[in-house]
Amino acid sequence: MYWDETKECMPRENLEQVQLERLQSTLYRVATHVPFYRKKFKELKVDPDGFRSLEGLRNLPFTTKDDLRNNYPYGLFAVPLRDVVRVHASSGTTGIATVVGYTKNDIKNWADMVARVLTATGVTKDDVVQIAFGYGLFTGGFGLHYGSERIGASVIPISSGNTKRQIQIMQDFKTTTLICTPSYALLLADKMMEMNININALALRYGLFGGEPWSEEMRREISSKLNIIATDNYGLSEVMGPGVAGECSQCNGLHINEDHFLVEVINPDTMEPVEPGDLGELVFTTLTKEAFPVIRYRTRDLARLLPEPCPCGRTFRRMSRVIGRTDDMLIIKGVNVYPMQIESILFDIKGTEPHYQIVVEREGRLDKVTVLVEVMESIFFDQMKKQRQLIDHIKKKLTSELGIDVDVKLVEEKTLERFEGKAKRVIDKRNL
Ligand code: DLL
Repeated sequence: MYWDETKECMPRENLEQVQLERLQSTLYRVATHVPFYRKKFKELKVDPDGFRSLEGLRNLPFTTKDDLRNNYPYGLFAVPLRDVVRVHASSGTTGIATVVGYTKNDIKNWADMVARVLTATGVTKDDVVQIAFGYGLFTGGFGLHYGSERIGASVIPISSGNTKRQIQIMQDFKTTTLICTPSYALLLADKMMEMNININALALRYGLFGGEPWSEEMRREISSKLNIIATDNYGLSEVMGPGVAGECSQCNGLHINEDHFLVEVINPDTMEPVEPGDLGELVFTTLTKEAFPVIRYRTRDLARLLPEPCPCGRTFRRMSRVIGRTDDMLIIKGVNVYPMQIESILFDIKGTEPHYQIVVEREGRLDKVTVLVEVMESIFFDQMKKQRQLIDHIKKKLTSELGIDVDVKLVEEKTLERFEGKAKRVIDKRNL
């Protein structure tokens, strides 16, 4: 079993000492090898050699996605390309891709961190792991692959897509662990039910899901439909890929690999730290990366740190699930709303399917939001009166929990688009 107890359960003071030493060498590395950071340090009068305490982190410059784009493709690499053994890129939905690189050592550390995340769920060398994340420039497939091999599991690198084949292989190869996005897990579950497959006859025990936000209600739905323990894991290519943080079997927050990453939570407007435990934007500084170190990378992901110790014994702090991104936030009549809040509410309403889409338009200066919800066939073909009642019920729920009015439209089962990778829940027609 890949259980790194001496590190993962390290007393806080020792951990902070390790973090400080690693931060010092990261600062030295970027100041020496990356002109972008050298210039920023000079502007902010940061002396990387005089860095003596973790408190000083607050004086360091932030790095943003735009900085990565402006240095496309290799401008922020801290080693010559000859030392880079792997390149990944994230396309994002707009603009130039961001490109990241790994040395041999980075790949080793990455595999170790993903191995920790798998182990925390309960996966061991006895498991058969089906990786239904895309293999390619996306970090999901390869990241989870190397981590699964590290623990000695039997890996099925099926990659994403081809749902029928996924199911066939899951049955024939006796997959015990499914790895993909939560939305794809749900799609697989629904497809299996449609095919009348007896879930209990499968060998499936665990699911590790990540790459996109999902709600607690969605976890319940996936766990019960597939009869598995479903955990959340988080990461982003700019910082490393999957393996930045993952849940243990308590299923109550994601342990951050704090010996490799420093985490901060800031108020995205003031850029000051939030009060401990408050919601804010996650900011990561890498501590061991050689090819592509980042200093105070602003993720735009919103989460909180959970200060209480975890019963599992790990001392690495936990973050809550990511509830959304600052750029996904909708402002409706002055109220901030995240798609995840809408998801949580919909999942609890009887008669609806867990498939929805949020359409945002602009009327005058205000955002108008319409939520499209799939409903069970029986309801869709029912009398208008019943449909009306359901719409009213959903609207009431959304209004009372979010404090805003949204329009609701019921659509037939299976009419909304399904996704094999990351789901796109918000259709933004505002042309902002
Ligand atoms: O999605 C890395 C990854 C792959 C993580 C597979 C976990 C599993 P990117 O394509 O760079 O990398 O996208 C990163 O996806 O900033 C979040 O907005 C979102 N994201 C990733 N994991 C989660 C999660 C990979 N567990 C972006 N919950 C991040 C919510 C997540 N959002």
